[in-house]
Amino acid sequence: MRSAEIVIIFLCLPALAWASPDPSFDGSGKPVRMKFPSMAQSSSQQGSEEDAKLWIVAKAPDKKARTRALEAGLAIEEVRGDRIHGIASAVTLESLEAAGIEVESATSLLPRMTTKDFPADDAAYHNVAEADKVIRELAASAPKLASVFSIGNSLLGRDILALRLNPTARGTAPSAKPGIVFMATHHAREHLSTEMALGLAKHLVENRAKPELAKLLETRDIFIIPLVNPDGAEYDVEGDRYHMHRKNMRPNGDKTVGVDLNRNYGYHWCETGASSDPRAETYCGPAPFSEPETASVKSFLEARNNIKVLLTYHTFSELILYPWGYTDTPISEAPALKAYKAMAETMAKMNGYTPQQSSELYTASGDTTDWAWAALGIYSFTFELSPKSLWDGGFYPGVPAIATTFAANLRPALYLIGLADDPRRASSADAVAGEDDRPAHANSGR
Ligand code: 0X9
Ligand code: ZN
Repeated sequence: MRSAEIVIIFLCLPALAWASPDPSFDGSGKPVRMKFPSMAQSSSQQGSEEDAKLWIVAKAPDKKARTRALEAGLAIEEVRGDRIHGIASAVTLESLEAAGIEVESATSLLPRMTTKDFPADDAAYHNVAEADKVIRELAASAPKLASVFSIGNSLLGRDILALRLNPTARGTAPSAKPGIVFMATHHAREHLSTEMALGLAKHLVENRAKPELAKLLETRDIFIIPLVNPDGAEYDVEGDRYHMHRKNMRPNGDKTVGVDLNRNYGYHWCETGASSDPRAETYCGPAPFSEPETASVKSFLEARNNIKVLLTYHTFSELILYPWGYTDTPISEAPALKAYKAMAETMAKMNGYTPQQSSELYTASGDTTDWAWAALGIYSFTFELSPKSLWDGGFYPGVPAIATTFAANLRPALYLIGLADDPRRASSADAVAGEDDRPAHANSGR
C-alpha cells in the first residue's frame, strides 16, 4: 500500500463509536465517550508531521517479520496471531512495503480529533508539574524516610526527579543497602505508567509505619522515577489534547521530533528492531546515550552499585518482560536465568500478566533492561501495563485503569523490593515467604 492510497477506514463496529467521523456522536444523537483519545490538530508548535499518525494493521507471521517492521519504523502495539497492529507516520508505510511487510490497513487517527471531553475526563492523571508536586509533597510529609533529587535534565531542561525512600541516606548520599529502582514513562504517551509509579510512591510513604512495610523500608534503598521523559509527556497532553507521542522532544533537524528512548541505550545499540531514520517511531538516535534522558539514567545507575533490581513500567499489553530483547538466545548464566524466570512467573501469578523473554514479543535492541543487565548486572524487567488491547483504551484507558492497574501491580513491586538483597533467592523455596499464589484480584472478570 502506498501513502497515496491510504484509506481512511471508519470501522463499523458499533462499540467503537470513536471511529465515526464525529466521534462525539454515534449516530443515535446521543453523545458517546470515546474509548480512544482525541488527537491533536496540526496546529501544534511541533508541526503536523508528528501528529499525522496512522493505526496500521499488517501481516507479520513470525518474529523476524515483526522485527523488520520495527526496523521500518513501526511501533508495534499488539501482536494478534499472524498480524501486528501499531502506530507510525505516513512515511513508514513505504518503508514497510520496502521491507516486504504487507500492510492490510492504515487508519488515520486524525478523525478522532474533535471530542472535547476526554482530557477533562482524564484529569485524575498527573501532568509533569502535578507529578513533581506529588513527589515533593510525599517527601515533605515523611522527612525521616523520603527525599527528592534530580537525576539530570531532559533535553528541554526539565528535572528528571527521583523519590528516594531510605531512612539513613538522603538525596544523592551513598548507601550500602540493597537498592531497587522503579521507572516510568520512557515513552511519552504511556501516562498510566507514571500513575503506577506515583501510586507505588504514595502507598509506600503513607503506609510506612505498617509492620509489613516498616522492615522493608528500613532495609532497602528505593528509588522511584515517575517521568524519564517529562518533555514528551508534557507535549503529549499539550493543549488538552493527546498527541499520541512516543519519543522524546529532540528536534532532529528534518522537521521530525524525537528519539525513541527505549532504543537509545548502549547495548547492541540500533542493531535490530530499531531504525536509524529520524522519522521512525523506533528511531534509535544518532549515538548510544545521545539523549540526556537515557544518559541521566545511565549515570544514575552507574553511580549506585547497590542497585540490584530495576523495573521499568511501560504500556500496554499486560506483559512481564526480561532480557534479552536483542536476541532470541536466553541469557547465558544459568542461575540468573532461573531466577529471572522464577521472578517473572511469580509476578505473573500476582498480576495476571504474561511472562516472557523480551525477544519473544519482538527482537529489539537498545532498551533499558538489556543495557542494565549487560552493563551492570541489574535484574531488570519491563512491565507492559494495562490494558491488554487497543480496544480497551490503548494508551489512554481512562481513569478507572489507574486504580485497577495499581491494585494488580502493587504485590509484584513489593515482591521485587523484598528480593533486592539477593534476587537469586527467587528460585529457591524461601523466595516467596509471605507471598502466595492467589490469582491477581484486580484482573478477575476481565
Ligand atoms: O518497544 C518497546 O520499547 C516496548 N514496548 S512499547 O509498546 N511500550 O513501546 C517493549 C520493549 C521490550 N524490549 C524488547 N523487545 N527488546
Ligand atoms: Zn513503552
